[in-house]
Amino acid sequence: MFQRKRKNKPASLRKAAALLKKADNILILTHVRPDGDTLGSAFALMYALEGMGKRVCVACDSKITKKYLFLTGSEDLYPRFKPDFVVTVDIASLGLLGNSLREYSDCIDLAIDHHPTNTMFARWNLIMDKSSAAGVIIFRLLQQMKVPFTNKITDAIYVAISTDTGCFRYSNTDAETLRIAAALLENGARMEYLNQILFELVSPSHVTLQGLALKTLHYFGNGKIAIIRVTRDLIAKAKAADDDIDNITNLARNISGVEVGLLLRETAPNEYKISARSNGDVDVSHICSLFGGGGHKKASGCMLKGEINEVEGRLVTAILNEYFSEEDNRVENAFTSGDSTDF
Ligand SMILES: [Mn+2]
Repeated sequence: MFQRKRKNKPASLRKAAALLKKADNILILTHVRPDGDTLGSAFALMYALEGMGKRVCVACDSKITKKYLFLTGSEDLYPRFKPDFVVTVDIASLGLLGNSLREYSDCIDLAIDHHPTNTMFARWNLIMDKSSAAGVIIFRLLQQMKVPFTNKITDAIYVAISTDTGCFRYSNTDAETLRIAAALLENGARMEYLNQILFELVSPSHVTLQGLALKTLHYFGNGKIAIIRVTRDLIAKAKAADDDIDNITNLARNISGVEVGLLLRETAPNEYKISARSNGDVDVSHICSLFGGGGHKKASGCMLKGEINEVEGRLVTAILNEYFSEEDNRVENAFTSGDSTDF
């Protein structure tokens, strides 16, 4: 129904701006399990195009988490009309569209993205892989289109850029990012208000989960490896949602002296999703690749099956063997089962 010939061409800012100026009935697609960058970019672009009198709609395969409802206004974002022009934002590959939006795979006119791994799946592809966020590209694109930066637009771009840079703390925060943030502020972005929603407010279930999860914290390798276990029982006790769990992923790694933080999350009986975080000396993507997973040097993941102590033992042994000296591998650091399983 939407079949079009794919060309997979790169697009400049100028080309992308020209395409959007001509287009109408525009559908903007965001990625599954949406973050602030994909949503902020999509809404900024939507407001800009609506300001030009166009019909625009943002869609997402997943339900929007509470944190971003102030931006989206609804937890369900679905295509409300048959589009004549389809744009993706912050999507590196078609798999990230999710099941309900897969039907658009063959008719994406323009992809706007900053991931170096982008597969150029659209007819035209505006890929700027040095940009800290897709929101940076949206800012440049709206400048190119000479769109007035309304408060709604500056807020949405601020959401995109601040979330992908961890509120301007991550290493992807470059001078351009800060210059754009300054321009957003000058144009009315509500920095303090947005920072509070995005980086300070936590849900009661998150606090409960964090309390229970911290009781499971234990160390190996002279305190260089810290592990937190989140069992299904614990998730049920805290009435925790997925994003509550995501928010505790970095806790173990952030303890001083810790080089690797592991979160073992039980997803099914004897099945664990491992989130590994490193401060940079240990390449956790290497460790996770030993177990069929992968990711980045400082943040990776894998799935493991087995009894929890045995699963943990395999991970710890791999990290100690690959990265740490004999003296860190002392028996006295070993976790004694029972200490942290009955809470
Ligand atoms: Mn992004």
